Order: sequence, then structure tokens, then C-alpha cells
Amino acid sequence: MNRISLTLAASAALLLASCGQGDVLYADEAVVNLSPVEGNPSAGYMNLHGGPVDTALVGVTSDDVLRMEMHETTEKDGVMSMEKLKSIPVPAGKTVKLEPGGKHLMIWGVGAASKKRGLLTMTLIYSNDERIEIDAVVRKAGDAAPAAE
Ligand SMILES: [Cu+2]
Repeated sequence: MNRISLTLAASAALLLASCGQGDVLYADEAVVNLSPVEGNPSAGYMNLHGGPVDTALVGVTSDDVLRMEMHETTEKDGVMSMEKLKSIPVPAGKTVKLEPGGKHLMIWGVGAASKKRGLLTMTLIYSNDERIEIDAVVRKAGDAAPAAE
């Protein structure tokens, strides 16, 4: 029995070790570009890295904002507009970028505490019930090239 459980433990360890970084569900390079106009929504961007199975980002929350939505900017006949997304598919092992001119977060009412700290803690909610907490770097207008929203 001992020998069997040892063997099992060893193969479990091997299995874990063989899981590359490519199939861990995570997100990085999260930023929030504060709107230069007080009261206007700010924009959030990040890279969503797919895990071992296909999933989808179905919501993003934060204790220190009024409201947050997932949007996609589209261009039709030279006119930019954006629509609200219910979910953002995150295929296994793939990276999905939230970036200016594409999918992004629209954030209303970023709290003073997060602005002061320079970080906004948010929780990513996935369709497979996984939740990931991430700190997005809060950038004031002028800190970086303003995103074309
Ligand atoms: Cu938007």
C-alpha cells in the first residue's frame, strides 16, 4: 500500500510539473487610464491568459468603483462606437488582450483611495467559477499617451 501511494504521489507530482505556465488561468499588465474629464468613465486594459480549459470572463468587480462594464470598440464606416459585452471568451492556452481600440473595461467612479495608492484591486469572474484578484496600475491622464476611446 505504501508503495502504491508513493507511486501515485510521484506521478501526481510529475503531472503537476508537466503543466506549463501556458495553461494557468491568470491576467497581467492591468492598467486603468483615468479619464481626464472628471465624471467621465476611465478605461481598463489587461492581458487575459487562458488556462487548461476554455472559459470566459463574465464579470469584473471592484470594491472601489461605482460601476464597471466590459466593452468592445468597433469601427464601422470610419465611425468608432462601442458596445457592452456580456462575456469575453478566453480560450485554453491563448492570450486575449484588452487594449485601446478593442475590448476594454469601462470604469465609473474610481475611488480616491485607489487613485492615491496608484492601484485598483479588481476581481475577475470567469464562467467556470474561477475568480482572480488583480491590482491594476492607475494612471492619471498625462502619465501615458491617452487611449483613443
Ligand atoms: Cu467603453
